[in-house]
Amino acid sequence: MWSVLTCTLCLLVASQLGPRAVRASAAELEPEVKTEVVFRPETCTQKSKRGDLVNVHYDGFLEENGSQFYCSRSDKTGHPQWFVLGIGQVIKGLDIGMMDMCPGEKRKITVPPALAFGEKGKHPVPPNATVVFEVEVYSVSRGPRSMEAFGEMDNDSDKSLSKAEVKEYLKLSYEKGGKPRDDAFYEKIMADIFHKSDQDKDGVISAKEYNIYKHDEL
Ligand SMILES: [Ca+2]
Ligand SMILES: [Ca+2]
Repeated sequence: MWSVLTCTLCLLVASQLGPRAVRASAAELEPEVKTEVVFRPETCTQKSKRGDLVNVHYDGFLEENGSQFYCSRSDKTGHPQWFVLGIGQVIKGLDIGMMDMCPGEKRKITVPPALAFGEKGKHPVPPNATVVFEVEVYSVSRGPRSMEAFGEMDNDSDKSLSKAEVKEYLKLSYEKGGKPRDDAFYEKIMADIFHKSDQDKDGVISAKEYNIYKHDEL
């Protein structure tokens, strides 16, 4: 039996292995991510792009024998996971394979080891493993990293974002997507956002703290 990685660990693993895996791939043939659209809704409100905040359920399998090594549905809370797309918060292969997705879309994404867990693997993923992710996107919103979003969030125009301002923005985004969530859900996202962004821990995200990705072509 494969043990189930917690989401936190999964993201941690991804952030640790991502850059190394990419460097390792440079000397090899260009590794490719294969994406297969399993379901796409007829109407698409907003396609995912780099820097967007996405809300996703994803299951991970080993290609060689189909065994499952991760399932966000059986993770502690069972909530879909949120992350900012395209900036290395998940493995490189998912950052690539999840571009241009509509809310409600399902994809099967096959990722070669160089864009997943690399030559060494990461328990329970063995070395040099090609992995397959089945992903379902619930919502796509302009992420907290777009300047457009900063302006929208900063209600009192003091060039910094309070928790109340960010939370209001998240709530509006989810309500607009027709999937309002409970308060605990927003609090969980907020904790993550402030943990990553509020570097001086003064309880607000300044324009300077917010801009750490400004050279990333958002
Ligand atoms: Ca403000
Ligand atoms: Ca701060």
